[in-house]
Amino acid sequence: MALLPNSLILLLLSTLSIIIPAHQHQHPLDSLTPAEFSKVRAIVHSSYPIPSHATAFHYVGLEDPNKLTVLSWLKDQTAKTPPRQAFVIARINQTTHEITVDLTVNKIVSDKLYDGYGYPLLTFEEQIAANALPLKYAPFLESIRKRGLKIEEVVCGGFTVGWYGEERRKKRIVRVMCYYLDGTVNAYTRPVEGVTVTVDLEETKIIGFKDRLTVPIPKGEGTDYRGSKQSPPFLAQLKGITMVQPDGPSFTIDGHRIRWANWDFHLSFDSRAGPIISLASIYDLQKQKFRQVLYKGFVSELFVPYMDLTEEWYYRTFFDAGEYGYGLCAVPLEPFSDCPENAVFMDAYFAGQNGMPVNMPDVFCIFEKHAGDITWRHTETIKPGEEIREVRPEVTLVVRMVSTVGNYDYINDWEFKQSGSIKVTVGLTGLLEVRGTVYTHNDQIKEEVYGTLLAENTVGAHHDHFLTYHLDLDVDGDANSFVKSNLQMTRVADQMSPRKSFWRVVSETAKTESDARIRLGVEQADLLVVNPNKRTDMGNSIGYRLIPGSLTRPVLSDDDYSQIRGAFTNYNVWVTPYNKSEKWAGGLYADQSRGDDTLARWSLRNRVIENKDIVLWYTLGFHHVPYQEDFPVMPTVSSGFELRPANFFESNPVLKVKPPPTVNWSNCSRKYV
Ligand SMILES: *[C@@H]1O[C@H](CO)[C@@H](O)[C@H](O)[C@H]1NC(C)=O
Ligand SMILES: *[C@@H]1O[C@H](CO)[C@@H](O)[C@H](O)[C@H]1NC(C)=O
Ligand SMILES: *[C@@H]1O[C@H](CO)[C@@H](O)[C@H](O)[C@H]1NC(C)=O
Ligand SMILES: *[C@@H]1O[C@H](CO)[C@@H](O)[C@H](O)[C@H]1NC(C)=O
Ligand SMILES: [Cu+2]
Repeated sequence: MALLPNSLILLLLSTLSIIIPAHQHQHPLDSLTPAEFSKVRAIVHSSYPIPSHATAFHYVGLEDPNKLTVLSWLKDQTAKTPPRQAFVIARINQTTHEITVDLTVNKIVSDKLYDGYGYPLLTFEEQIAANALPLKYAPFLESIRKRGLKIEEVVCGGFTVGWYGEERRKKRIVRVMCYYLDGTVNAYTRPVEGVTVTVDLEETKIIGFKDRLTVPIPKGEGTDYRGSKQSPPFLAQLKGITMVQPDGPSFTIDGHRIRWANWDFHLSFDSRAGPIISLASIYDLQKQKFRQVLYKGFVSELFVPYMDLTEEWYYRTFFDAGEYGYGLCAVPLEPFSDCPENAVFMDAYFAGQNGMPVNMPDVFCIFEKHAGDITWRHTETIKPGEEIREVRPEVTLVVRMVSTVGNYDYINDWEFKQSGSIKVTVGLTGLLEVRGTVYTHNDQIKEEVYGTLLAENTVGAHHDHFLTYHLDLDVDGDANSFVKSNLQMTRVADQMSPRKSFWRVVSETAKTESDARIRLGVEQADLLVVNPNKRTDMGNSIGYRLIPGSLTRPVLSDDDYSQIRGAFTNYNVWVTPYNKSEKWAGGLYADQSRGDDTLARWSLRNRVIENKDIVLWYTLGFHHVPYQEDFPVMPTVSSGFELRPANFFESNPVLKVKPPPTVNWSNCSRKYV
């Protein structure tokens, strides 16, 4: 939401033609290559020979190959490679087309008009064009002059508008809000409050303007977050610290396939989802083979509703993946800070509005993490006079991407552990969206201000962040079931027992989708995806467990328009049968959507999910009440979840993990205080 970095604008303006040889061994799940993006563009243009600027590419990505074909290819790579296809959402002559391009036979194999509610992802180019409009618009210039501001210090950003029961709009529009720099780079802290510019994205023109009220522009002083702009006093600087891996990393990257320790998985990039982890399997030492865990995992939607009802704010209920592109908003990672010294970096590509490939340098980093944690340990003193101590340091593998959606930075980690766990974390940092206000002290406030007074004339607005993950687990095969192991308080019937109660585990296998909708925090239960067709030697169902790290739920009414669109957050957990077209929890067309294509709607069919190929959806959330420490830049706040083996192995696989050898480094010796 939606100031764009200059570096990106430069990048877009200098649309270089990038010629990179196609991969020697292309994996069927590899993201489209630059050459493939160019090919898709050429093929679409050959069918629509209108001025090329009339065809705007809003999404271009790999069309998911048929899952069964991928799985059989995986078993036998001499078998037929799945056909390579691209899925395109383009606006042609102001209508939405869904186009599938086959890259093997070089032609369009499907082209459908979409005329339902909702619009595709916004492109960077149209946002940049929209943001520039107010600066040349006379009524806006007058508003700036009236406030005594310098127009050259004004910057603007576009916001998607949602849906609030209006008649259907035939237009794709954004509201453009403007900010004042003048001595700071932290534009978001200095809103030119009260002025709303409505822009028709298709025509690139202003179709609405309102200057409703004048409140003071919050002062710039104290808002700059750049190190170079800070003045003494400073806290004492820490001593140098680093991560040393003298023998290099223990992982290998072959194209986009990553192998580390007992893990093997594929990493791809999608402009809407960001990182996609596929085909994650883990080597079982006892069975002497790799076993499937996760067919595909990614962020399906990110819903950010604000709670401010003022005219300039009420509509701010964003879908960061479906409207802005969680992948599109990814930013280059900074070596040594965003990722440790031992990280390796990977580029990605997306299609610009004109369909040309655009390089995103250093978008992923991959590194082994050794943060001083313990994988397992025990000290035993039960035998008098003898102490046994066994400790293993924790070393994990992390794949990281940061998406900066306007003011917010989301740090996404997929972390693989030798224990078989996949730990997923998201960290939120960056800048708050604040509203300008007349107030300078909390005691003056006698009305609802929908937020916290963070600084003079500055209210940090209440809001939420909900991330919905699509987790297509295939635990030891694709026929799986969802099991809720409820901990049930049980009264003791036996009068002889000194205990009155205990809890026992009562497992329920979900038969249909309605059995698997769960609001966390009320029930006490373990949540498992099991393979009901396979059991351990002990006779337990082979499974993986979801350990939720967040129990957060919406605090809005179900009939609130934003909650109708965001209904997929009504439960923390949903399970659906695998369906290739059910990828985007907020709907394929999220911008101005009406909630008719969400996970909540699909789930109403109440399909059978027992012993089927199923998808687990988990929503984690943050209710964000701003505090003064979030200003002018927020320290990272994190949440996440873990997928952890549950009767998947016969016993603890980490027992057979050898700790890495000690690294002899001159400054590294045992110290005492
Ligand atoms: C686009 O619209 C124009 C004007 O309405 C029309 O002449 C043209 O045939 C249309 N092109 C396509 C590809 O639909
Ligand atoms: C897959 O999901 C879509 C959208 O919910 C639906 O229209 C379609 O019928 C489903 N396909 C199958 C085979 O169930
Ligand atoms: C590291 O130091 C230890 C103790 O001084 C020594 O036993 C070991 O051989 C050294 N390892 C290497 C690789 O130099
Ligand atoms: C670290 O090692 C270097 C090189 O051996 C040495 O010059 C330096 O004094 C050491 N620093 C500390 C804090 O021990
Ligand atoms: Cu927040």
